[in-house]
Amino acid sequence: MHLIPRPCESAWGAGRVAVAEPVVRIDPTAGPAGSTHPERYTLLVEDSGVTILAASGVGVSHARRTLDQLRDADGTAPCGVVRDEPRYDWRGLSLDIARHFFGVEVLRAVIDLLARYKFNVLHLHLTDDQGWRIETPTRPEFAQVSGPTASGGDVGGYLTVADFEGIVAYAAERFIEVIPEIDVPGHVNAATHACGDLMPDGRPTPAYGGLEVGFSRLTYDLPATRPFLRDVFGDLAGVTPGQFLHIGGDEAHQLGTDEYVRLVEAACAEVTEAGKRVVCWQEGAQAPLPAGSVVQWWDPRIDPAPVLRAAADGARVVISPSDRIYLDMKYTTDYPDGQDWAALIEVRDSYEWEPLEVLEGLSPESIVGVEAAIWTENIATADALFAMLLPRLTAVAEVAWTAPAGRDWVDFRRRVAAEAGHWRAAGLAFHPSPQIDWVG
Ligand code: TNX
Repeated sequence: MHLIPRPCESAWGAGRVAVAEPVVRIDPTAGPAGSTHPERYTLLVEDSGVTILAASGVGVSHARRTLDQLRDADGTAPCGVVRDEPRYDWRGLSLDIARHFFGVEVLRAVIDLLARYKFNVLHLHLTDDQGWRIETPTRPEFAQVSGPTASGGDVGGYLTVADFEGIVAYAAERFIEVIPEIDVPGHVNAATHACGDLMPDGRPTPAYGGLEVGFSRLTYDLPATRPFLRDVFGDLAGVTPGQFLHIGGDEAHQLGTDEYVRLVEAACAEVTEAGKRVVCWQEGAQAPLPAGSVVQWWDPRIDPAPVLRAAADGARVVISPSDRIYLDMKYTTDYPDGQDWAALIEVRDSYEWEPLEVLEGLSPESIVGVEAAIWTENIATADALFAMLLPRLTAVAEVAWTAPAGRDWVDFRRRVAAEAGHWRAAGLAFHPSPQIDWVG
């Protein structure tokens, strides 16, 4: 279920009932007829009370979320039934805490939102040119030296192992997997700033607070490079219970293809050695990827041939079209925060698109899911961050949950309007898009 029940899947009575604690039953017949999806559920709202049927705990959680969205401020919900299952198994948000640092409190609020809209992946972009945001116990210098730096010369910070583990646990309680990213072999100025051995001249690079991308790089033939990859991906694996590590791989504009491919292969080898599966941005598909890898497609301007080849070889693909669901894109030209290189993106643009249509030649079975992204070069505060996420995050949720036949902009905008009360109560900033008739 997305925001509230789809009319086609639901049979609504006229009445409303006061919502009491639901009766919960684990029942394999839950969900749409014939569904075997592990996340399937049925929610019954009747005069006699509320009943949840689900195949497992995650389905129970989804049903409770749907009930939360159905329930009005007066505590009543409409009588009816919802039988639902997600369209995609990977419903994610990539959050850049490297350009600007957002700590535990903001991350928990983001996770609460992801849970409310039944996402199941939080991808944390932990390192970039501007900062290094994770304690790596075997190499403490990275967070010590490049933790304090950030975009615009702002104050940085980093997650200790305990912080990170706390976030992972908080997310897991809400059926969300954290996928941490250390971005290599480009976007590495925070690393080269902390460790001159990663540079051919042995000299640490200056801290960087600007907006440029693609200027930094690792060097394959330096003795420090492989140990760096081994140590940081090994440390990351050690604190990550989930099966995936993200190796980045985007925008390594200073590297020739051969060296780029060798570096991506080396990063993949270290991730595999550490017992994890690889996720990489689409450029990484130029390298041979280990079995079970996931490629994140983001840029329609880049030749898609390597992604299509990787998919034909068995890689799964996460769809993150920058012109639809890059939530750091401005809503309008005069919007104060964010960027506009991919598009101006209003909530309807994030809603009315179809994952099967964005990458021609990709077979539907290759698509594992949909992931929005929010980059924070010029998103400096929690309010700016949430106003970028809301309301567009709800549109992403519905695209990830619901096939086109079940999507309806008019119905969606009515349901989004009703969410504003929750955001206000939670103290979350949102963009009052003129496309929605906000209530209250
Ligand atoms: C592209 S998307 C990037 C990021 C920038 C973002 C700004 C991707 C894989 N790389 O490094 O922050 O554009 O919108």
